Amino acid sequence: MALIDSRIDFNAFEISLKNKPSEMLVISPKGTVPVLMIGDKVIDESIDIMIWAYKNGNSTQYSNFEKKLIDIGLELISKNDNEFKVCLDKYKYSINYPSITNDDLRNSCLFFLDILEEKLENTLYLLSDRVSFSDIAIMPFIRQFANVDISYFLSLKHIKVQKWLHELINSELFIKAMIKPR
Ligand SMILES: N[C@@H](CCC(=O)N[C@@H](CS)C(=O)NCC(=O)O)C(=O)O
Repeated sequence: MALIDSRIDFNAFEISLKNKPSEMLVISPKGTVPVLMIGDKVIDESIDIMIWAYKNGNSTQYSNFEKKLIDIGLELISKNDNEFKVCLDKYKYSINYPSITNDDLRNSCLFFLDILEEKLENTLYLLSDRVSFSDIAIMPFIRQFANVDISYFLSLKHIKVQKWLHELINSELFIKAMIKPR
C-alpha cells in the first residue's frame, strides 16, 4: 500500500512461505516477507520499506507531516508490532492456547482498540483527516482481528475503529494493493 500510495513502480512476486524461492533467500536470508530490492539495496522490514517509499516516492504525506506527527505515528506502529500483534496471534491461533478462554484472548487485544478509538476521536484517520503511513501500517492487523469473528468485532463499542476499518478496506488504495501479482 505504501509503494502504491507513493506512486513507485514495482514488480510484485507472490511467495509461498512453505517453499521460499532461493532468489529471495539469497538477497534476504532471514526469509520473511515483504522484501524490497532496489538495484543492489535490499530492505526486508515492512516499516523500513514504508519509510523508504514515502521518502523516495511521489507522495508528500510523510514529508508534509510535522516531526511530532511522524513520531506519534511511529510510536503507534511500534505498539501495534510489539504489543498488539502478540495478543492478536494468540487470539488467531487460540487452538494453541487451550488453557486460555477465547474471551480472555480477545479481551487482551482490546487495549489497542481503545487507543485507536481515542486517536479517532477528533480526526477521520489516526494522525489527521487524511490516510497516513500509520493507518496503512496498522490497518491489516485490525482487519485480521476483525476477521477472526466479525460479529464480535461489530458488537464492540469501538464504533470509530469499525468505521475507520470499513473506509480503509473499501479504499481504492487497499483494493489496488489486494490485486494478486501475476
Ligand atoms: N518484522 C517483519 C515481520 C515479517 C514477517 O514475519 N512476515 C511473515 C509473514 S506475515 C513471514 O514472512 N514469516 C516467515 C515464515 O512464515 O516462514 C516485517 O514487518 O517485515
